[in-house]
Amino acid sequence: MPYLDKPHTLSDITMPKYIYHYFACKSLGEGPRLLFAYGSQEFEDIRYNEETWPAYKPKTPFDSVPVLFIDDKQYAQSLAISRYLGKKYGLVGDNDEEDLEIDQIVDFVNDIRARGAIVQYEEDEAVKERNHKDYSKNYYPGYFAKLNSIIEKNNGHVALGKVNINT
Ligand SMILES: N[C@@H](CCC(=O)N[C@@H](CS)C(=O)NCC(=O)O)C(=O)O
Repeated sequence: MPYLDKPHTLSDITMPKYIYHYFACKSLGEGPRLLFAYGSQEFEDIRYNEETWPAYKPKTPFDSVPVLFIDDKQYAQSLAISRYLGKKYGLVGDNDEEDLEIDQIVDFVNDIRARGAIVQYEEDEAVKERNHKDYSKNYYPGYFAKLNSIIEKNNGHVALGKVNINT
């Protein structure tokens, strides 16, 4: 039956059901949890540990979490999920250029995170130590000086002078 022919009321409009899968830690998966909280959106928060993760891993789109189920369909990638939720809760720009201004910071912050991750996941202690010293001297000060000056120009935020998906 075509939608307009069907008798309907507000109670016919059902909200999607969100189930969010990540580890029991913050890391890459915390952004979407914060966005759900910002949007006052209820969601089921499934948290894996070393024992429960291997059984779910092959069922994910890219062998990784976070994964967001919207009703019965699953979606992955932390930044894609954050952008999706950001759009829903009014935390993206008003036009393509404003989105670009936000996204350049999303990617810059991800560059900083990726460099930290190289150290975090290095198993050779000597290499880990060497990289940490190198990055602390040659990379982090420059990254954070740039980020700080951007924040100063943006009223305490990282883009557009207001809260956005990066804050
Ligand atoms: N680009 C992906 C990376 C996802 C990723 O690396 N997730 C890690 C946790 S932070 C993971 O699932 N690790 C478990 C594994 O690889 O077995 C994203 O941003 O979502």
